[in-house]
Amino acid sequence: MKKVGIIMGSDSDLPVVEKAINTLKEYGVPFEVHVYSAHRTPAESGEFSRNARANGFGAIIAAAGMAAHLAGAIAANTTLPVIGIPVKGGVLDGMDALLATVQMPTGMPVATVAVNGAANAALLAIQILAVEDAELAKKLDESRKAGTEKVLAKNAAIEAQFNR
Ligand code: RP5
Repeated sequence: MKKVGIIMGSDSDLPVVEKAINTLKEYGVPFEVHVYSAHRTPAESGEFSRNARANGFGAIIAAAGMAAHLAGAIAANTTLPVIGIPVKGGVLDGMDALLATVQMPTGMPVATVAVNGAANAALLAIQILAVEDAELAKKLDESRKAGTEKVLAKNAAIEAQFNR
């Protein structure tokens, strides 16, 4: 199976990124985690991105806050799918990171999830890998089904409480 690369701009992003790590573990998807900054370590970030396909990666998740150029800088150096997580923080509370991550020029797409949306970033990476992996697709289907059942049970409890 292809690996997912998880890159964060700073180790201070780890509390958010952990949700992506846990989701990938849940699905048994192999991954690597690195701290590479678009601004502080541009050479390392560029080298990782340029070699990612040859190194067995199928998708890259990039998390950064504030002037969040990391996902875009990675996308500029690879044609693998790049998923951006804008991280909440700073005086603009994540809006800065959201806009910096999502507003990419034509030709350099970054699939941007919600502010701090790390679990969805991992799920999207898994869905990308599942295009070519029937077993992974089956796990995704089962998880969706379990999610539906959970919500239906909650609905039944609320209905029993209020609709008499
Ligand atoms: C961004 O600046 C990082 O991704 C992090 O979210 C933010 C703050 O970084 P630190 O100053 O905590 O290293 O580049």
